[in-house]
Amino acid sequence: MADKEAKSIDQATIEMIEKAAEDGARVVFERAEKMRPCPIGAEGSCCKICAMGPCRVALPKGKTETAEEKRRRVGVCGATPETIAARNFLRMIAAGTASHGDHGRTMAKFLLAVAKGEAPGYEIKDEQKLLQLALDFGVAIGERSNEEIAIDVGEIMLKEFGKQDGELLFLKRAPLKRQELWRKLGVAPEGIDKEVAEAMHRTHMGTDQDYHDLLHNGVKVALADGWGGSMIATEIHDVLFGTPSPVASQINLGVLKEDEVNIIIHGHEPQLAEMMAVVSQDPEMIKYAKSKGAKGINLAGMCCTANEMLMRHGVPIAGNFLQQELAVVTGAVEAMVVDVQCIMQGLVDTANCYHTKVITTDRRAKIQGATHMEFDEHNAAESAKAIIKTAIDNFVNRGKNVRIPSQKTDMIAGFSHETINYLLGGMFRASYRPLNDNIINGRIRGVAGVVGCNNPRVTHDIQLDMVKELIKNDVLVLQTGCMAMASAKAGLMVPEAAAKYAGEGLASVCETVGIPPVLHMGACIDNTRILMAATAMVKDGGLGDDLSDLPVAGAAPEWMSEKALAIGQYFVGSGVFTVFGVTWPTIGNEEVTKLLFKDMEGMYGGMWAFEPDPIKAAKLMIEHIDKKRKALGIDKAGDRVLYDMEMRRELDAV
Ligand code: BF8
Repeated sequence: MADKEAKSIDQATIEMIEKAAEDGARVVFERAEKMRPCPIGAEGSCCKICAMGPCRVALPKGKTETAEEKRRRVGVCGATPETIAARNFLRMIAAGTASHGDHGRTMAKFLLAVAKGEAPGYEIKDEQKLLQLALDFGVAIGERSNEEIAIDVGEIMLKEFGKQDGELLFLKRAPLKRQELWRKLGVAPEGIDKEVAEAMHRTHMGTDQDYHDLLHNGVKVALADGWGGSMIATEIHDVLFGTPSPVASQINLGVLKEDEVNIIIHGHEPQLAEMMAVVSQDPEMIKYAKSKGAKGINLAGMCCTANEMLMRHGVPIAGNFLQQELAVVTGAVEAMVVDVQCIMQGLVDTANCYHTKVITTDRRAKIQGATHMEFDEHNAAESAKAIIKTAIDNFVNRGKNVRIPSQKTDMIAGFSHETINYLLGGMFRASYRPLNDNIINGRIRGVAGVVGCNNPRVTHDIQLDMVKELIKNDVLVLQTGCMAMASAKAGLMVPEAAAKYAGEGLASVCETVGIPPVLHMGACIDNTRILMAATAMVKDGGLGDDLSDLPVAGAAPEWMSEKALAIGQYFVGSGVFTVFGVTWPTIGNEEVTKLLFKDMEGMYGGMWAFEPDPIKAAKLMIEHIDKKRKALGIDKAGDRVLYDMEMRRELDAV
């Protein structure tokens, strides 16, 4: 088990934190030590939505109060601590949904630009996925070209953002029982932007002041993320860049190269990164790099752009969220190319100690002190070339103070839910049946999604303890975002990890199918792939008729972003038990926390939990999985059906 006081369990990270201190460079770990979290804000007891405040309504630790005192512990407007905590919580979910939604909207517009021939260099890569979307939306296929179909599909998706009436179309993908529940509870979302705007209105001073109502609205907004904005983004990524399939690569700061121009692509929206992957291989560019004394161009990823590029091109990953500044500290990065979300402003300050150029590329995300080179999708190759050339030109400025950690680990990524379907069931009988059968017979105890960020308030990558505990107990783990990277760095994302770390049952299934016990399913936006995988399990039968019946659980043990809260809330609203670590934003308020942690289960079949200890959190998830197994009557092992290659061939031959 990791030392809880340590800054990181990752050696490359520790080495670069030390180098930063030697070099006098500031990084997030140092800032987190100096800036302690505000205890009142951290527990959700500070209201700053109007100028009569900010009002602090926290009950001091260890203090009890009379009913009269509680009645007076309110904001200037009279808002109760419950209203304030719930309002803050809803605003965080709305911000997370807005971020994913804006990403989805950008992709819908981009799909239209590609289909209309306005974005040269891009094309429709996954025709099957496009046609599936056309069928979902009732778009005519016939003899029409992919581009004509894509225009209709893109326009329908774009309308999902501003729709004023009628439910989001992707809600129909959920199990029928879940859809009915959402309608009954009044949380079936309509337009994605409308839900975000309404949440901002509800939380304005003097509007919605019933914490039950506010928290239900939180579910509605979050569902507009998971079954709306995020799902739209994932689907379009797959249509335009290809649905991921297993691909081998490497991860950690050791992927940087001493003798090449190192360019890091960091952020979330993959259009530019996709073009940079192509342009960096252009012989003309490589020749130019050589003319500056480099042996080549080394593209590596950071954060979710890294996941996107890894899954589709095998581009190596330099690290997760807390390693972004540390990549600069190596002294070997010519350019850090960023777009939106999870870019630390501190990057510019760190880069000032080295030669690295921080290049912002998106009109929505500029950073003071960075170089802005706006990406133009209508002229993408030229944009990518200009950025890569800037990086190459910077190679000559690389100083002598270069130290690249040796750590890099092999990994396999690219487990889209379609790929899992195929890997488990075979090409002609793709299905989740073998997964369901192995859950029913007990070889696999259940499935857990372990997702989300890093947070310097806890030891970096400490969640590994959770993942190891889960797989040791035969729980198959699905991962996205920065958590996926932590597991990959520790060697959990190769098939051999099954024999080493997984329980006997899970290991036997992984060995038969040839998959790791921990599957990389993509970027944070791709948590919708986990929703789809869970839905496929319900539809395949034998595990109940709603998502809340499945022996599954979710976690974000090192979360930090508002997007993570939106994701957690759409999983809870979809019926999944979800545990968060680090801190909990309503913990100062008993009533609000009880509604989220307990009462929601009675309404949605899923609820939140907070447990900062990763092993204890894993145990909560396993307990929940066992509870669901019992309810399904599969808590006692039955006949074991394990589909080996021969059985699959027999099935395929039928
Ligand atoms: O969307 S996991 S730190 S990079 S928010 Fe950010 Fe968290 Fe990483 Fe991707 Ni997700």
